[in-house]
Amino acid sequence: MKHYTHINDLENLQQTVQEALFLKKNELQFESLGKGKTICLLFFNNSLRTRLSTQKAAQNLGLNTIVMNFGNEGWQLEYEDNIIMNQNKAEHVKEAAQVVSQYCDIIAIRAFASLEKKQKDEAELVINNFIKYASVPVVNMESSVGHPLQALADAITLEEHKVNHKPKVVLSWAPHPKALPHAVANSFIDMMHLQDAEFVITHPEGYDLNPEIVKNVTVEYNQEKAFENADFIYVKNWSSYNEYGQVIPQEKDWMITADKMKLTNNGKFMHCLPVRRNVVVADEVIDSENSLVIEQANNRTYSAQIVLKKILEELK
Ligand code: SN0
Repeated sequence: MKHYTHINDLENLQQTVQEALFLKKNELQFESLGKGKTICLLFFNNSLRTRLSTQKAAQNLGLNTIVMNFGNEGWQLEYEDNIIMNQNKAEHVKEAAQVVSQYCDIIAIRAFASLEKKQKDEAELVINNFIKYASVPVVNMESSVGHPLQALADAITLEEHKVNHKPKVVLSWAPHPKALPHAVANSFIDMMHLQDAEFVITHPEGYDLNPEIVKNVTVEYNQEKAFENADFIYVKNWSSYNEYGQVIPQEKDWMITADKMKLTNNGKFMHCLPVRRNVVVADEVIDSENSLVIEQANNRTYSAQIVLKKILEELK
């Protein structure tokens, strides 16, 4: 594997999940693989799990890590071609990507959607320009459109909690005070396309995701109906895709409560975190035995580790 920007960059999801579960039991078995090599983690946005788990994964493989926060410590980068750079952007991605490539063997990037212009977000300017100009592999640590390391971690968690029948998995929208990106939901859907499951997406009208990603998945606008008999409830807020980046007020409360979870088949609650308690999910659900959120966060290490391992094996 050269770059990891989408779950489909993995040759075989099921096999990769098994390899990740092996790493979970044998964290340090490949600690000499990354010896003498370096990964640069570039953050254009905040992070807790992604930053620490990717660093931990790198460390388990013997890689050195350099972390850079672009928020207020880096130069503002320009991505447009043929532009007169007389405004606030000090450096072009063309130089930046080539320069960073000289200091490391892998570049990992987090750059969220701006949620201002759909077309601009979908062009994935940051990650695609780094891929274009860098001379080393690039890993997506959440871009405008996707968060494939999270989706792989979620596939690992689903496997660990698999039921003895074809599972029903529900992706449910939930309320949030801020406009959030579509990346986590998109990558979860991309990943679910590769699973043998009954998969249903539920959200209020007006919150339909990109049809090119959703494809033929059932969309149910009645949350209670969607929850019936579900084995897994995967929860995420996203802003409107059609009215791009807008938050459309709702009459009905879409928060995940214990009463709603009672409609499921003793369903597990999943969320990528960070989560707003008692807005997205009631305390009683996230604190219940059926909540997998802490395990999901733990699996971020093995998701990153298997991806970095596959990239390192091709570098050699
Ligand atoms: C990000 C998102 O894409 O939704 C990252 C999730 C892994 N989440 C947020 O930005 C939440 C911010 C908040 O204020 O709750």
